[in-house]
Amino acid sequence: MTDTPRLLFIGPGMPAVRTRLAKSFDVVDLPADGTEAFLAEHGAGIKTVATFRGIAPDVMAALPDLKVISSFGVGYDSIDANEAARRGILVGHTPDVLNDEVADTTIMLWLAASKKLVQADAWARSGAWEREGNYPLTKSVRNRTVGILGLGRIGQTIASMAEMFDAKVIYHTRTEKDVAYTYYGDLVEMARDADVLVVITPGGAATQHLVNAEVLSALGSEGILINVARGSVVDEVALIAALEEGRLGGAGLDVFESEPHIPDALKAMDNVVLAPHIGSATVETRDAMGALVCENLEQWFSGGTIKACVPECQHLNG
Ligand code: A2R
Repeated sequence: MTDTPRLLFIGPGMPAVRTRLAKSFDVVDLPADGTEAFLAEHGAGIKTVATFRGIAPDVMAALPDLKVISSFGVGYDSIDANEAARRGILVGHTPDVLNDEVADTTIMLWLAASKKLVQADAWARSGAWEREGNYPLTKSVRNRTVGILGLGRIGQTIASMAEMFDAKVIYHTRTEKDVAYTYYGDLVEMARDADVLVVITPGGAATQHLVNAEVLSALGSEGILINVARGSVVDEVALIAALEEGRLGGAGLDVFESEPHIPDALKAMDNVVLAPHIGSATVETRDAMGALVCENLEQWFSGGTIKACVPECQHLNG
């Protein structure tokens, strides 16, 4: 296997992806224990990485010959892309193929939170319907103002789906987009005008706690927060306080600050719908994401460029 580039597989990941990569690469797995000793012995010579959980700075530093990292998922906040770019390393990710799936999950969380599906399900199962009668009325999701924080690939897909519910879509990003929706340069102002606030920015330092106590209070006692981005974008302590004090109406959460840990306070609230980071988690979409992880590496193998490169490294991509 001397002419075959060595590939470090950082899992746990999809077996089908590992099998496909093994056709073009000499695949070695990053061990869960003894990583340092493993990298000291095998780090030199590894040119490619496929990862399902980012790459720690010490692992990247221990790979002096690294040329390309192919990461599963569109978000890459667990990879130091600026450091990769500085070292001339390409970073690939899996954008676009998950837009519809994450948007579907977003709408599901919004509808479930607003129409209280989880509580209604419990009501039906417990026999309360027979004992106490009809479930209390909820508020319609029609004709709401939906504020989208982060109007990128996924955010725009969510916006079009929200329009199917007769929503007025408004948005906040750092730069105004060429779209028909109303732009807000100020997130608090947008939250004040929104009935529903959907968070779909990247994670990382630049968006840390962008949704803070002020934003949540502005969204208000009837407002609903939906977070399908990263747990880090929302100040979870402030979120719990706002929900407990009735300053925020409800939430649909797919992501949390310390996954897989979910604070007990959130678990105890009946105005919150919780999901275990399932935004893109269907067989079909995960297959498409896995295929793109492979395509990025296979394209690099045959021509030195990758198919879906993160912006920080785009200047290196051919
Ligand atoms: O700010 P802009 O003009 O670069 O717009 C981007 C926006 N965004 C932000 N908005 C407000 N404050 C920020 N600090 C900030 N940083 C970024 O988020 C853009 O409209 C959007 C990101 O869009 P895309 O790069 O197309 O990402 P995509 O594919 O929609 O995925 C979003 C995230 C992933 O990074 C994962 O964390 C999650 O969805 O699955």
